[in-house]
Amino acid sequence: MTAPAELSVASIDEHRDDEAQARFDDLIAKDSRIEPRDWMPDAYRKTLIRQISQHAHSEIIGMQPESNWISRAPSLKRKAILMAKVQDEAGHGLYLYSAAQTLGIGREEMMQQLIEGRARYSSIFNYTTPTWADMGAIGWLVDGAAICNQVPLCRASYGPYGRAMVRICKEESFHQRQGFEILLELMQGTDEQKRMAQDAVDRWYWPSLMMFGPPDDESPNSAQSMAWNIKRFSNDELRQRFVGMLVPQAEVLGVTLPDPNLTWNEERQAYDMSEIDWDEFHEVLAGRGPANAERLRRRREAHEDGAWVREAAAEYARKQAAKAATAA
Ligand code: FAQ
Repeated sequence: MTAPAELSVASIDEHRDDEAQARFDDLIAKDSRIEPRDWMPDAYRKTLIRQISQHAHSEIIGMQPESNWISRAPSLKRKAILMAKVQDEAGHGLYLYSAAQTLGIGREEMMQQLIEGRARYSSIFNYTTPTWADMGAIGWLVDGAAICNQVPLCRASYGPYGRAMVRICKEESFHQRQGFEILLELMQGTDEQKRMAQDAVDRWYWPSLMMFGPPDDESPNSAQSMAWNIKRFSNDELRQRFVGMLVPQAEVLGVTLPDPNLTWNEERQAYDMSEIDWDEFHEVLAGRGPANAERLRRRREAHEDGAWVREAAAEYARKQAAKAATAA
């Protein structure tokens, strides 16, 4: 059958696109999942690649501040726990790179963007870890913030991302408890240990609040990401929820959260707090945080050192495929 003369090829394509867009809109409206086989608008695909690859890079760069303490952890048990945690972060990075790959971007391309300094990763990993208590503060505050931000992502509209987040959140929850337990033990120790724990909390508290991103009125991506059911809550909503979670936990630990203006506001049913130092946040994002250069240098070195492993794995896969083809 031929198309009526007045229907050009372009208008047929347009009609198909409209139908596909309507199907996509309907899935989003029903709060259903979008899967890799489904048509999706380019902007949705790009946003997901942006967020998921940044998230993956964060997990991989996030291994560095803690791996710094593996060889110096205070006991064999602590060493084993820390090693397992750092390995978990590598696993999270791999699930997330795989989820991003389902959107059509290659692993190699994402890795190049990271090592050439063209990709973002979370600001939090550009701070240094001078004491053992930093391992406690990272677990309690950084993993705590990560859980708060990521539990809603388990319901992200893009299937592979949401499913990856389920397992990641379970592991982050264990990580947060181990951090809390490190701080609890230090806070029950000597005066020096207590000072060390408090100092780590003082240094990590504000950067952990910055993990949630810029304030809502300066967050260019939030509105669209929420309309697409990728993000479920705004940056400020999650930050507020996190602070509400921390206050009772800080009391149990016996540490002070370093904000003199932190007070419960009965009317708002939320905590009032001091203004975050957004200049510091923007400096870190611009590559001028305490450890930005070091993190990228180490990542580049690790990538180069690992070249032989990638080559060996590719060669092994090639031989296995050739063997299977011969057998067939
Ligand atoms: N750092 O418009 P928005 C972890 C960027 S994993 C750096 O609000 P969006 C586990 C943002 O990308 C931690 N950049 O953006 C672990 C955007 O830039 P672009 C990572 C930031 O996407 C624990 C621009 O600012 N978690 O901790 C940051 O709607 C311990 C404008 O911002 C995730 O990635 C920041 N803090 O919301 C591992 C979770 N904030 O791309 C090891 C998934 C914002 O336009 C040890 N991601 N930017 O150039 C998300 O939920 C979102 O992407 C947000 C940002 C909330 C981070």
